[in-house]
Amino acid sequence: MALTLRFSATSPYVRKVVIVAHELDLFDKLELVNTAASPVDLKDTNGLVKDNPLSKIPSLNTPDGHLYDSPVIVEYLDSLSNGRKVIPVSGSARWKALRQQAEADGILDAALLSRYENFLRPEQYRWTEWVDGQLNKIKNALIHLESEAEQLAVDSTITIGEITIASALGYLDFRDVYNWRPIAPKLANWYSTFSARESFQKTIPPK
Ligand SMILES: N[C@@H](CCC(=O)N[C@@H](CS)C(=O)NCC(=O)O)C(=O)O
Repeated sequence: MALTLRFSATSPYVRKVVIVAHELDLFDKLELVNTAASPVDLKDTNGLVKDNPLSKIPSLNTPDGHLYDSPVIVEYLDSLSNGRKVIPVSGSARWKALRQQAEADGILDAALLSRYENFLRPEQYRWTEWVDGQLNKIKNALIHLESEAEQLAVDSTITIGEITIASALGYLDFRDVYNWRPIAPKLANWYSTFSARESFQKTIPPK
Protein backbone atom coordinates (compact mmCIF):
# COMPACT_ATOMS: atom_id res chain seq x y z
CA MET A 1 0.00 0.00 0.00
CA ALA A 2 1.53 3.31 -1.10
CA LEU A 3 1.29 6.29 1.24
CA THR A 4 2.62 9.51 -0.26
CA LEU A 5 3.62 12.17 2.22
CA ARG A 6 3.99 15.80 1.19
CA PHE A 7 7.21 16.45 3.04
CA SER A 8 9.73 19.07 4.04
CA ALA A 9 12.70 18.19 6.27
CA THR A 10 12.38 21.55 8.06
CA SER A 11 8.64 21.41 8.87
CA PRO A 12 8.06 20.53 12.54
CA TYR A 13 4.55 19.19 11.81
CA VAL A 14 6.02 16.90 9.15
CA ARG A 15 8.71 15.89 11.63
CA LYS A 16 6.04 14.87 14.14
CA VAL A 17 4.38 12.62 11.55
CA VAL A 18 7.67 11.07 10.42
CA ILE A 19 8.71 10.38 14.03
CA VAL A 20 5.40 8.58 14.50
CA ALA A 21 6.03 6.55 11.32
CA HIS A 22 9.46 5.52 12.66
CA GLU A 23 8.10 4.69 16.11
CA LEU A 24 5.32 2.52 14.63
CA ASP A 25 7.65 0.82 12.16
CA LEU A 26 5.72 2.27 9.23
CA PHE A 27 8.37 4.55 7.77
CA ASP A 28 9.10 2.11 4.90
CA LYS A 29 5.50 2.47 3.75
CA LEU A 30 5.92 6.22 3.16
CA GLU A 31 6.97 7.75 -0.12
CA LEU A 32 8.24 11.26 0.62
CA VAL A 33 7.54 14.01 -1.90
CA ASN A 34 9.46 17.19 -1.18
CA THR A 35 6.96 20.04 -1.12
CA ALA A 36 7.47 23.69 -0.25
CA ALA A 37 4.53 25.47 1.40
CA SER A 38 4.12 29.15 2.12
CA PRO A 39 1.13 31.28 3.15
CA VAL A 40 1.94 33.86 0.49
CA ASP A 41 3.26 31.87 -2.46
CA LEU A 42 -0.03 30.59 -3.84
CA LYS A 43 1.24 29.82 -7.35
CA ASP A 44 1.12 26.16 -6.37
CA THR A 45 3.90 25.04 -8.69
CA ASN A 46 4.13 21.80 -6.73
CA GLY A 47 0.44 20.83 -7.04
CA LEU A 48 -0.13 20.79 -3.29
CA VAL A 49 -3.57 22.44 -3.52
CA LYS A 50 -5.13 19.43 -5.23
CA ASP A 51 -4.03 17.28 -2.27
CA ASN A 52 -4.79 19.83 0.44
CA PRO A 53 -6.90 22.87 -0.43
CA LEU A 54 -5.40 24.66 2.58
CA SER A 55 -2.01 24.34 0.85
CA LYS A 56 -0.20 23.18 3.97
CA ILE A 57 2.12 20.31 4.78
CA PRO A 58 2.02 17.58 5.93
CA SER A 59 -0.58 16.02 3.68
CA LEU A 60 -0.81 12.26 3.22
CA ASN A 61 -2.22 10.55 0.13
CA THR A 62 -3.79 7.24 1.20
CA PRO A 63 -6.19 4.65 -0.27
CA ASP A 64 -8.72 6.37 2.03
CA GLY A 65 -8.18 9.79 0.48
CA HIS A 66 -5.94 12.81 0.99
CA LEU A 67 -5.51 13.36 4.70
CA TYR A 68 -4.51 16.45 6.68
CA ASP A 69 -3.65 17.98 9.06
CA SER A 70 -0.92 16.37 11.18
CA PRO A 71 -3.18 15.13 14.04
CA VAL A 72 -5.40 13.36 11.47
CA ILE A 73 -2.36 11.82 9.76
CA VAL A 74 -1.03 10.64 13.13
CA GLU A 75 -4.39 9.04 13.87
CA TYR A 76 -4.32 7.31 10.46
CA LEU A 77 -0.82 5.92 11.00
CA ASP A 78 -1.80 4.76 14.47
CA SER A 79 -4.78 2.90 12.95
CA LEU A 80 -2.41 1.04 10.59
CA SER A 81 -0.23 -0.20 13.43
CA ASN A 82 -1.17 -3.66 14.64
CA GLY A 83 1.20 -3.50 17.57
CA ARG A 84 2.27 -0.38 19.39
CA LYS A 85 0.10 2.74 19.39
CA VAL A 86 1.06 6.36 20.02
CA ILE A 87 -2.50 7.42 20.88
CA PRO A 88 -3.72 5.65 24.02
CA VAL A 89 -7.06 4.00 23.21
CA SER A 90 -9.07 5.22 26.19
CA GLY A 91 -9.18 6.86 29.57
CA SER A 92 -7.31 9.82 30.98
CA ALA A 93 -4.05 8.74 29.28
CA ARG A 94 -5.75 9.28 25.91
CA TRP A 95 -7.05 12.75 26.75
CA LYS A 96 -3.75 13.81 28.25
CA ALA A 97 -1.82 12.69 25.15
CA LEU A 98 -4.25 14.46 22.80
CA ARG A 99 -4.23 17.64 24.88
CA GLN A 100 -0.43 17.62 25.00
CA GLN A 101 -0.40 17.23 21.22
CA ALA A 102 -2.77 20.21 20.88
CA GLU A 103 -0.68 22.27 23.30
CA ALA A 104 2.60 21.55 21.52
CA ASP A 105 0.96 22.11 18.12
CA GLY A 106 -0.21 25.46 19.54
CA ILE A 107 3.39 26.30 20.43
CA LEU A 108 4.30 25.51 16.83
CA ASP A 109 1.43 27.58 15.45
CA ALA A 110 2.60 30.57 17.51
CA ALA A 111 6.25 29.98 16.54
CA LEU A 112 5.40 29.83 12.84
CA LEU A 113 3.19 32.92 13.02
CA SER A 114 5.95 34.89 14.72
CA ARG A 115 8.47 33.67 12.12
CA TYR A 116 6.19 34.57 9.23
CA GLU A 117 5.74 38.02 10.81
CA ASN A 118 9.48 38.53 11.27
CA PHE A 119 10.76 37.05 8.03
CA LEU A 120 7.93 37.00 5.49
CA ARG A 121 5.96 40.18 6.11
CA PRO A 122 7.47 43.25 4.46
CA GLU A 123 9.47 45.12 7.07
CA GLN A 124 7.32 48.26 7.09
CA TYR A 125 4.23 46.21 8.04
CA ARG A 126 5.75 44.23 10.91
CA TRP A 127 3.95 44.45 14.24
CA THR A 128 6.12 43.87 17.32
CA GLU A 129 3.24 43.62 19.81
CA TRP A 130 1.69 40.89 17.71
CA VAL A 131 4.93 38.86 17.72
CA ASP A 132 5.20 39.46 21.48
CA GLY A 133 1.67 38.07 21.86
CA GLN A 134 2.70 34.87 20.03
CA LEU A 135 5.87 34.52 22.12
CA ASN A 136 3.75 34.94 25.23
CA LYS A 137 1.58 32.00 24.20
CA ILE A 138 4.75 29.93 23.78
CA LYS A 139 6.00 31.02 27.19
CA ASN A 140 2.73 30.20 28.96
CA ALA A 141 2.45 26.78 27.33
CA LEU A 142 6.07 25.97 28.26
CA ILE A 143 5.46 27.00 31.88
CA HIS A 144 2.46 24.70 31.91
CA LEU A 145 4.32 21.78 30.28
CA GLU A 146 7.17 22.29 32.76
CA SER A 147 4.69 21.33 35.50
CA GLU A 148 4.18 17.97 33.75
CA ALA A 149 7.79 17.38 32.72
CA GLU A 150 8.53 14.81 35.41
CA GLN A 151 5.75 12.54 34.09
CA LEU A 152 6.95 12.63 30.47
CA ALA A 153 8.27 9.32 29.12
CA VAL A 154 11.41 8.64 27.10
CA ASP A 155 10.97 4.91 26.44
CA SER A 156 8.63 2.89 24.20
CA THR A 157 5.62 4.09 26.22
CA ILE A 158 5.88 7.56 24.62
CA THR A 159 2.65 8.90 23.12
CA ILE A 160 1.80 11.56 20.58
CA GLY A 161 2.03 13.98 23.53
CA GLU A 162 5.76 13.48 24.06
CA ILE A 163 6.43 13.25 20.31
CA THR A 164 4.75 16.60 19.60
CA ILE A 165 6.35 18.34 22.60
CA ALA A 166 9.80 17.18 21.43
CA SER A 167 9.09 18.31 17.85
CA ALA A 168 8.02 21.74 19.15
CA LEU A 169 11.10 22.15 21.38
CA GLY A 170 13.31 21.05 18.48
CA TYR A 171 11.74 23.72 16.28
CA LEU A 172 12.20 26.48 18.90
CA ASP A 173 15.90 25.59 18.90
CA PHE A 174 16.21 25.10 15.14
CA ARG A 175 14.74 28.50 14.25
CA ASP A 176 15.96 30.20 17.39
CA VAL A 177 12.40 31.31 18.14
CA TYR A 178 12.49 31.31 21.92
CA ASN A 179 15.13 30.72 24.58
CA TRP A 180 13.03 28.19 26.50
CA ARG A 181 15.52 26.31 28.71
CA PRO A 182 15.80 28.96 31.47
CA ILE A 183 12.04 28.84 32.15
CA ALA A 184 11.68 25.07 31.67
CA PRO A 185 14.69 23.26 33.21
CA LYS A 186 12.82 20.00 33.89
CA LEU A 187 11.53 19.97 30.33
CA ALA A 188 15.11 20.57 29.15
CA ASN A 189 16.27 17.62 31.21
CA TRP A 190 13.56 15.37 29.74
CA TYR A 191 14.27 16.65 26.20
CA SER A 192 17.98 15.87 26.40
CA THR A 193 17.17 12.19 27.09
CA PHE A 194 14.23 12.01 24.67
CA SER A 195 16.28 13.43 21.83
CA ALA A 196 18.55 10.38 21.83
CA ARG A 197 15.67 8.31 20.43
CA GLU A 198 16.44 6.95 16.98
CA SER A 199 13.23 8.39 15.53
CA PHE A 200 14.26 11.86 16.72
CA GLN A 201 17.84 11.57 15.54
CA LYS A 202 16.72 10.39 12.09
CA THR A 203 14.52 13.47 11.64
CA ILE A 204 16.91 16.27 12.65
CA PRO A 205 16.30 19.17 10.23
CA PRO A 206 19.19 20.21 8.00
CA LYS A 207 20.76 23.57 8.93
N1 LIG B 1 -2.29 22.45 11.66
C1 LIG B 1 -1.42 22.04 10.58
C2 LIG B 1 -0.30 23.06 10.41
C3 LIG B 1 0.57 22.74 9.20
C4 LIG B 1 1.42 23.95 8.78
O1 LIG B 1 1.13 25.11 9.11
N2 LIG B 1 2.50 23.67 8.04
C5 LIG B 1 3.32 24.74 7.53
C6 LIG B 1 4.72 24.24 7.21
S1 LIG B 1 5.66 23.98 8.65
C7 LIG B 1 2.72 25.21 6.21
O2 LIG B 1 2.29 24.39 5.42
N3 LIG B 1 2.67 26.54 6.00
C8 LIG B 1 2.10 27.10 4.82
C9 LIG B 1 0.94 27.99 5.11
O3 LIG B 1 0.76 28.41 6.28
O4 LIG B 1 0.20 28.30 4.17
C10 LIG B 1 -0.86 20.65 10.88
O5 LIG B 1 -0.83 20.26 12.06
O6 LIG B 1 -0.53 19.90 9.93
